[in-house]
Amino acid sequence: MTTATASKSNGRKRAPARKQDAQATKEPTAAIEHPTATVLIIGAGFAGLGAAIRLQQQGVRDIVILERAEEVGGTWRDNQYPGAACDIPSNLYSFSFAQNPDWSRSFSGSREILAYIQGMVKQFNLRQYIRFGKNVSDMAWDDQSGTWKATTDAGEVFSGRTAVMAQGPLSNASFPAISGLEDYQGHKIHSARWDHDYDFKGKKVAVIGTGASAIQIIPELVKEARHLTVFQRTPAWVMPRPDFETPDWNKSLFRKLPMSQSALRKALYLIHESMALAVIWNSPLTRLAERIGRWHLRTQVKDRWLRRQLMPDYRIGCKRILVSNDYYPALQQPNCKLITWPIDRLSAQGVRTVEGVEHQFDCIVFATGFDVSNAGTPFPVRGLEGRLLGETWQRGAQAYKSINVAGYPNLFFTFGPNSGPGHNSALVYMESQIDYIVQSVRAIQSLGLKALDVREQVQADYNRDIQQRLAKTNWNSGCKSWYLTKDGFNATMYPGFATQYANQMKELVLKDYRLIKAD
Ligand code: N01
Repeated sequence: MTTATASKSNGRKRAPARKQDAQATKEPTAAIEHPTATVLIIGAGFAGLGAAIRLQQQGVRDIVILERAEEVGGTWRDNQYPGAACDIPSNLYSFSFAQNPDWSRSFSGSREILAYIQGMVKQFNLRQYIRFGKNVSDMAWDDQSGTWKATTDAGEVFSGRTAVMAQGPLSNASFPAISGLEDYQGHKIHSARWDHDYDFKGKKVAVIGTGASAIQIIPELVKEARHLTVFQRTPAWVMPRPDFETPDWNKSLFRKLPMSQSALRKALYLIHESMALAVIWNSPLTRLAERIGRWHLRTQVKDRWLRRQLMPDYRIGCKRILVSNDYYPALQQPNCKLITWPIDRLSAQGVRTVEGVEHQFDCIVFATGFDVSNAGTPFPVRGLEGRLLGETWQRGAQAYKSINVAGYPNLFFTFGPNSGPGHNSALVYMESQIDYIVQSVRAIQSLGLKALDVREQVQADYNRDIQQRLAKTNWNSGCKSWYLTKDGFNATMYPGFATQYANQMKELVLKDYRLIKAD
């Protein structure tokens, strides 16, 4: 999280944002050292909590979860903007080991997802593991003791024989690099740090960005604001959203017969798997998906000029595909205007576009995404011989099976490099990462290991294959997106079916690792 955006979230106080590296290296003279846990988890979002549940189920209970905020929920705690919802059906965007028969809609809103996460914490009694308000500012492997040491910005030191990085890939809200950002005197809101106290009624409001967050915010803001101006840099492919309320009979069926919900989950999984053929690779199904996208635009937007402005000129799937039934209608409301002139700069009053027009606003909403460009961690991570992960990943993040990095023993990433799905639920991928972590922790315990460290060559071979496969995907077909670094390196997405990903995570192959016995 950037310091600029850390102050407010849903009216709750948040832990202070990370400090600079200099702080991270301060002398731990007055440090409070906590006892060493078996597993140290960073982040109490879906991944961290899911890992704790599965570890607990396997008898590993010596767990500490460090959470920088005062509440669980990660991205679903932070993203509470109006209209925030998941664009994957809830029956699939939930854990298979914690199904919820009571989802109110096919695509639930963020509050309901947050309530689901809080419900899991209660159901599995996870609060005992969580230390709130612990903002990690440095992580270091201590080879002598064979432990990871996480230092918080308050100087506390938590250690673990193993560590799980579950801080989330989209936790650093990003204000765009537009000149004059600091000159603007009106109100600024980032989509991921919503200001619930701001009253939009009667106000002239701008939204910068037309990505996944923006297209959910715009239909809600247009109902409130006196005038809404949307600044689009690149139009997105927008598909219809099959969203409907769950009837009561359906909920009681799921409650009485959990197998029926598992069957629906499986069906949804397979439908999404088939979408890989359109989204990931350029195939006849890609053409079909583009036709559906064009049809959706044509049926919802009658004005030819507006249609031209909204028509993407890149292959579908290259950037994230959006789903919405109310975004195009919102843009056509009398109090809404789409601007496609590039932004030149922000002025004290508003936004100046390159043709020299100044647009004045009471408030600018930045739906401009997250800082994932360096694919690093939000704090320094030091491995064997003090090597820094930021330097190891200087030319793009790489890991073995997205989960381990050579030279960083006993460290496990969730949502690590090249684990991103473009077509299926992120939680499906996450479940297989979690099970891999549980296997690894159990192996470290049962084999009496000090360190489990992936072999460099194994990691290099894995990544050569991943990058060769990525070169043939739609993500690498020429558009710009947050999936790619500014040099065009894709350290984000997994170039295959979710089933392929899950299969490779099924077994911990010990010969792929250096195994160092405890003394
Ligand atoms: O961010 P984005 P997001 N000048 O990076 C524009 C997840 N998510 O918050 O496309 C002008 O997608 C930028 O323009 P361009 C999901 O994984 C999930 O919307 O780069 N415009 C783009 O339009 C998603 O992919 C849900 O040309 C600028 C927008 O800002 C991820 O979060 C809901 C600009 C940023 O779009 C990020 O989505 C919401 C500039 N200088 C989010 N800089 C679900 O439903 C950026 N933009 C699960």
